[in-house]
Amino acid sequence: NKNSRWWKEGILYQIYPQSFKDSNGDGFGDLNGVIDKLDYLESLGITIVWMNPFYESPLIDNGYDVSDYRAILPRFGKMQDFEKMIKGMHKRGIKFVMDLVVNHSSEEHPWFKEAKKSRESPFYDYYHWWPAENGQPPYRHSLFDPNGAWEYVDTVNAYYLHTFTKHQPDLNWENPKLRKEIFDIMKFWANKGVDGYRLDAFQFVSKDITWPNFPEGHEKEYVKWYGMRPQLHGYLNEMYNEVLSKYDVFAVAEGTGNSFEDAHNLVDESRNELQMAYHFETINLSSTLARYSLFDFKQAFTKWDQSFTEEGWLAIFLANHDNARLVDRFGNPSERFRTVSTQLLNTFLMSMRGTPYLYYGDELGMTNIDMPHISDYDDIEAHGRYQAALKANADMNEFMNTLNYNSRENGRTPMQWDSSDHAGFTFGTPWKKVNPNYLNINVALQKKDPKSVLNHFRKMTRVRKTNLVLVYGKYDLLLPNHEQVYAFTRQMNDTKMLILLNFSEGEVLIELDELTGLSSKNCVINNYDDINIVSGSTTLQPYQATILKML
Ligand code: TEU
Repeated sequence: NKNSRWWKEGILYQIYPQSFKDSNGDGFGDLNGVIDKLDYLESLGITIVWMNPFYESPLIDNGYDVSDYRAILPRFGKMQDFEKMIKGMHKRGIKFVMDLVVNHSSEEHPWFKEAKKSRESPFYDYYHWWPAENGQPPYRHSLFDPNGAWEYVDTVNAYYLHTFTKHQPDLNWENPKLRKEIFDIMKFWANKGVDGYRLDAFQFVSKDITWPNFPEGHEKEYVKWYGMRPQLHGYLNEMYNEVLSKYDVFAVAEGTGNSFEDAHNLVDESRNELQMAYHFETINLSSTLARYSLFDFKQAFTKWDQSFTEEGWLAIFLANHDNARLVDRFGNPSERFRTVSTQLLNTFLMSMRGTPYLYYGDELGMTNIDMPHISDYDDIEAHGRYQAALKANADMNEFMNTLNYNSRENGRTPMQWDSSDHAGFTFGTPWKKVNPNYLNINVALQKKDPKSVLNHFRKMTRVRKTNLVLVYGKYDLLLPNHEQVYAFTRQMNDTKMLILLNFSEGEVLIELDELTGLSSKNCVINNYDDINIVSGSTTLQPYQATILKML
């Protein structure tokens, strides 16, 4: 995979399969639904699809609890459907990335069912155990369970570790037999034509299995204590040699550890580990109700870019299935500014160095849904957070306001295809309520409107694909202290682009040497009809986003 560049030059689109398109009326999206929409995917101009888990699973964590890594959950379809889907993608020049959830399995996986029968089981060592004769296990914090990360099983008189819910026991990567199983699973899917892997929660696969006591409050620096133990790199070398180097595939890990150094140790080519990194620093800027500062946003993107100029490669994203909607978090979801601010964010994502990861629905400006009561929530993570807040005596009104804003369920509502019942997502009853704004925000309407978010998105994918300078070009930040405008240039050989993004709802006058000699004729893309440049200055309209070709 070393000389391959498609995953760098590609534009990735993430599909949450249960919410994309239901073909059989059971209210749950499926692979045949995706097949029905292949032409739509092609029309977007995206070139890679990453799909969240569609494997056999009790769906405690919406598929991030896999009970058979080689089987497809019947609700999603059959293996033949998968084969047809991936063939249809490949025919349209679209690659396919699968989600590989191997920090943990489901408690329903046969490995775990066997493991908990007896300490003599060959599968016992596929998991992490603390024998109860040694007393209470040292405290380990769970990301999803307010009662901690150990769960007792009486048949073996031992506690198993679960970083997420107790239904998701952590796999023991120290065990070479387990690693071989995982590499075989990866090969199984590579042989089915899969082009890449997104390694779920992968920084946590390596634990300190001497199980020391961690200091009080350590969980505030979660990754430092629970992630990126040194043996992780050995596992990845092995994965590279066994799998990644043998196919034209790439792998991207969720999470990059604690520092740039950690991130580089995962993805620098000479190390033969992963091909791409995906960090949380920028997405976390908007995780609370307090509005993020554009200054911090620019700083964060800039310093990551600078660290990766020589080696390594990043994913660029501002939304996914673990987060609320793009426009609510980083744009402006009001009627007046929703369209332009989503267009601005899509312009931004596709003009940075790194592979853009775009989340389904963001090509329309789909928004958060209002869920004021805890009973509105299905997500086990939301309920875990609620219990933890109760336990901590938190202000529950404030908690619910925050949850309503930042819950990941906001980003999991059904895709809005048209104005028919349930937005054309299903002819049955949807597993999750459709956002009531689907009558105003849907594909059918936006197709007809040349100024829609959708048509802008399509234009922008074309701009990205026809201007390699946007993929590889050197990035230079302009106006670093400006609080409303994000401006930068991208340059490669004798091509240079100027990207101007007004992140505010007001008009902003900017002066820039780079504008001298440019006029609206230099515009490669613009979300307004015009840009008026007069001797090195211009007034940007609210959320105006434009790219000008300088050279
Ligand atoms: O998420 C890993 C992770 O670290 C989560 O805590 C994430 O930050 C959180 O969901 C944000 O709300 C991955 C998956 O992306 C997530 O959907 C799964 O629930 C989780 O692993 C367990 O597999």
